[in-house]
Amino acid sequence: MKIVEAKVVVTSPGRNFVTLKLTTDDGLTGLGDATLNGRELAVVSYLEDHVAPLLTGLDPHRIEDTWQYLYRGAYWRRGPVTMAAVAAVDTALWDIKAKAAGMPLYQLLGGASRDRIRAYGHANGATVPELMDSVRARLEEGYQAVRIQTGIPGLKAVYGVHAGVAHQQQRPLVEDWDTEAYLRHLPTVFEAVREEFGPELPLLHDAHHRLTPTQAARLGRDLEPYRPFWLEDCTPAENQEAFRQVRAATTTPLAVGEVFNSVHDYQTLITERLIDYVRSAVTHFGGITPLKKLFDFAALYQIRTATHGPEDISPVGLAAALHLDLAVHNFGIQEYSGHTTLTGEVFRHAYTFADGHLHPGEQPGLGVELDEALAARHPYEQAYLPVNRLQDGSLHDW
Ligand code: CS2
Ligand code: MG
Repeated sequence: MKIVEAKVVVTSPGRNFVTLKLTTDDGLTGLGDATLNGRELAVVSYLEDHVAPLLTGLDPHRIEDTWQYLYRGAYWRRGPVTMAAVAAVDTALWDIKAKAAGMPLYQLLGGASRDRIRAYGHANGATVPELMDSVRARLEEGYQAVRIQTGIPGLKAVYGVHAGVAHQQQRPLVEDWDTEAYLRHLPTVFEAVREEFGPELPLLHDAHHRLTPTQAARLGRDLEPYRPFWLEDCTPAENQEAFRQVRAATTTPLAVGEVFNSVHDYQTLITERLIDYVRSAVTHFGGITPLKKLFDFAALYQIRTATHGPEDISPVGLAAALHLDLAVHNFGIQEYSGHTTLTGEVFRHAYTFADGHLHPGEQPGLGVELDEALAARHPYEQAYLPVNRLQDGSLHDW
């Protein structure tokens, strides 16, 4: 079997997605998600100009070797653009291999370790009453775990209260931020939600890289009475050692990794057990091949998986995550904010969401088909993620 075509499909059914489609000489096709929110066209060029010419003629069954060829052969290693491109190739090859075997992909990853995949949804509100309504809406949709994000008195916008996806515009939206106001406000939000919904509902929160380790340690401790399921991205993790201070200060579980693209980004965090959940998505971590290795490495330290799954991970990337979620032993929870109806029409998929749980389905391969004609009717639109500025105008992590 040989790859005869490598095609990049860019579409924007409500937000931009980049998809790689590989076709073999016996007509099998495979899909891979290469969406890098706000920098999509960089990955398109990496794939079209540098990778696609190398793929034609390759044996699609040589997944590990192709991954090593694209990772080591580029010389310039790691990084979000490179690893999103490599991820798309890797995922498409797994899709092809599972289709050739006539099996859903999870069967090639060790088979099912569970019957269904617990999901968490996003509950957002500019005010606490609005947040309560959003939590109720997620519970009515069947979610059994929710991430809670709210506006902060005095601030115009806060992470998560906006769509959180790249906005279709020519320049990044500028949002405002005040860490002290946030640190004062968030414990009162958790208290109100616990008061309203009780002690059992798993509540997650994403600090979105905005705190110093000292502030993160303080927040982790202040939230302990409300028993959060986790505090995510509590402080920028380029300096992995910074988490030692947070870990020493609080028993609040910590989740990190959606912006990581290599196991080396995690090495200290995992080997010193400074975190409880790894958050990387197939799309940003170089594919199914390296993510399965990361999950198995994390399992040695009793760290669980919690794959990143917002709307800017396409249904192709989400499906790949679900096959891994079903198979690995140390599954934790799957983020699932869903997609627009139109996105579901462009990317017809076998995965299902019911009663707060997901399942990848039993179709051979990933279980996703791309409607290229419909995709072509929704071309790329310039879009950026917002940026954050403090009250004095200095640039802060968004
Ligand atoms: C967020 C993401 O879902 C999350 O945990 O951190 O929605 C993130 O803001 C986006 O993926 C950025 O593109
Ligand atoms: Mg996050």
